[in-house]
Amino acid sequence: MINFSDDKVELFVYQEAKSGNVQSGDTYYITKTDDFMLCAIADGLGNGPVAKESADVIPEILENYKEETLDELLLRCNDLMFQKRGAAVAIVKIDYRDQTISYSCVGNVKFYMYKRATDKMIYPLPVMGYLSGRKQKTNTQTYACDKNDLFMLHSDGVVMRSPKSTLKNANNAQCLYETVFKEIEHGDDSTFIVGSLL
Ligand SMILES: [Mn+2]
Repeated sequence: MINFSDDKVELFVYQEAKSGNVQSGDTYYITKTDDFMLCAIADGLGNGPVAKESADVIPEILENYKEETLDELLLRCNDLMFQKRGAAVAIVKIDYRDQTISYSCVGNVKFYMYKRATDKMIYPLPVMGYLSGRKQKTNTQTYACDKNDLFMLHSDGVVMRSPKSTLKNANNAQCLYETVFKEIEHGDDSTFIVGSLL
């Protein structure tokens, strides 16, 4: 468990490399300012170093252009995929002033949010495909984010049997982490980030 929590958000990350590989083909990145938290998972195509090369553009772009919109960030990542294998990339932003959470994704990196007050689950769909350096559509989706709403972002190495009951039954992000860690099968490149606004 890697803990990125502070006084505004609870945030935990898990990452595992495919059996036999030293490095995961997934990359995650988290950056924060006084106004927002930005986190991302990139799942590089292929595995090992080739996959990692594509996924590793994400930290560089997020660190250097964090004030830009999620779609601008994804398009910058897309431009850097030219002559690489490509990657599925999802970026999530929590804006503390607006109390909103936004998700923009191309490819299979899933996002869920559980709104405790209304017992509602939000599952926005990603744009299909992957970032490849070719012309790319994007679609940012934004939702109200209240304190203690739980969110989860995960690469396709994490298989969730019943996301709603898993999120609903977790009292906080740390509980959610522990449940997901116990539920998932291990042995593939897998990354998940769980969190909530405090
Ligand atoms: Mn994968």
